[in-house]
Amino acid sequence: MASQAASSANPVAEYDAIIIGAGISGMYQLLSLRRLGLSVHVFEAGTGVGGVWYWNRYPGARFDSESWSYGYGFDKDLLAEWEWSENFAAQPETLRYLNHVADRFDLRRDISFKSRVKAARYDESANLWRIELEDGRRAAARFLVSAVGPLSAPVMPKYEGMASFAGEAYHTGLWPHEPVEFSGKRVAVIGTGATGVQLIQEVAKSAAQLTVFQRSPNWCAPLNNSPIDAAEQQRLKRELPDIIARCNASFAGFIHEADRRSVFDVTPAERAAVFEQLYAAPGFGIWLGNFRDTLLDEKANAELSRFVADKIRGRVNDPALAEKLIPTNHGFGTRRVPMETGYYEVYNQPNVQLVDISATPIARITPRGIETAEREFEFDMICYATGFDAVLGSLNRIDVRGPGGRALKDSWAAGPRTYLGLQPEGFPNFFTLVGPHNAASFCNIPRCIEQNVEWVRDLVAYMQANGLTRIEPRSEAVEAWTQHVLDGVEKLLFSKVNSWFMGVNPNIPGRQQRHFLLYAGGLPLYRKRCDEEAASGYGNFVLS
Ligand code: NA7
Repeated sequence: MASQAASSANPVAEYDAIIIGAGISGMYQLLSLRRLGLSVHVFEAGTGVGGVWYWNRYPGARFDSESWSYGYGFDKDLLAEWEWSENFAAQPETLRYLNHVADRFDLRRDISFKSRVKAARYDESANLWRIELEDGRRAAARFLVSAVGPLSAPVMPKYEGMASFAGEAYHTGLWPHEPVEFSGKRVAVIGTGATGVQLIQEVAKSAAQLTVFQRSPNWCAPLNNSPIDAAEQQRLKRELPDIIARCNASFAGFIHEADRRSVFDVTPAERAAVFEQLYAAPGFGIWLGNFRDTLLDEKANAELSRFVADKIRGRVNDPALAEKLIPTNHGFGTRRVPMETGYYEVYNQPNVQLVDISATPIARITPRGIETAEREFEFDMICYATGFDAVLGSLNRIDVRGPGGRALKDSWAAGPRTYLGLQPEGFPNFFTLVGPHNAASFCNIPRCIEQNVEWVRDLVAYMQANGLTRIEPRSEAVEAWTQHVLDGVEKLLFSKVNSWFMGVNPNIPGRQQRHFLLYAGGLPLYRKRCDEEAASGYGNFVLS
């Protein structure tokens, strides 16, 4: 049971564990620690559960992972009872699913909504984490688990005059709960990442005019979504436990696994046939299920990039416009691949235009619209699809302080330092689900979240069983893990390209240098390392 320490007007609720965030990881961590008998409480900034699926409610938001591979796998009955309507479900359905999970396991009784954590301080003498919410409420716990999500700190560009715009303005990651009407309006979308690409396809359906402001094109590929009929539902119900097990054993938690062959092991005709088949198949196969060297070798990658470029040329009527939509500064798959359904054809519509802001940069936002180096455009609405302060942002927005008042943000100034991406160096009893340098950050996320959550649960159970109350990783282990993570990305083409994977964000001061934030060793190796750590009695940690 939670207890109320301090008898002042501002009492401090005490728990065994506090979790920050009620998204996919926070919800399951709550359940798993509760099942150990701990008093657990979740503080969530939103008014409901769902995390990324709660906030990203912009029209067009949907899975790029196969729906059925994305749900929780830890409970067979839950797996069997939920039916996804489409192979790649839209956001409202995912949010319904997560609400269903919250109801099914009675999670809400241990979640405080509208509760944004402002600060978390480790109190050395009491061996407690003391947290403070934005509204001044306080709480304390032995264990602090961050479940804030890797893509949950939206970032706005910094254009002069943004506040002066007289129309509607939205960031996709903070989309309103009320319906937003595009019909009959002149709409601008800034940003062409995975989010912008999804939104653009929806806006184009009804806006009087859609103007896309593109700084850099991305390589997009067809999602090839479809509804799931009754026969398919039955097959999925039978096979899902095996499918989940297969995903858990795959490199990134998906049903897609790289083809062991090189692009150059086959004839040009065979290669083209494989590319065609993957382009026509559902999901990330063309990215993650392609010849193994397409993400490792520039020449192999160039073959695939050429193939996709020709597809774009075949889908966009205006040849000059098609060239603007084809990336020239990076190869296919070296940044996150946005998935689409008719994205390129949108640019054939008379109500859609593209403004290449690498050629004519945005100068300022005006009360009437957007002024580029060339002219002013008038709008009723501006949508910012400009991305997130990825992986680090939501952690850095909390003032996390370890022993001696040392700030997490400062300790990571030259890049994250963690052990297994689950515990930052020098922050006892603090765990980062889907944190930096954690395999879950490059993954079909729930597959890796389950691994993260269960590992933390087992560690806490071990500590309980052995009368231990404090844990932190050894410096040598942190050093070795950080090096292992950074070495691991070197061989991948990701490492040669600016992206949020590589920690680059032109909108954030000091984030222009590449510093890999994810883990590229794959889920099986990551799981093995975590399992070995547990089996060794957590030898790379100092436990007391
Ligand atoms: P991304 O992938 O970071 O994309 C952001 C987009 O916004 C990208 O096209 C950027 O262009 C563009 N951008 C960012 N800042 C500006 C400014 N100041 N001016 C013009 N354009 C700008 O974010 P998403 O939300 O699309 O996707 C994030 C992840 O969420 C995605 O990978 C999925 O995993 C889900 P740039 O490329 O920097 O030239």
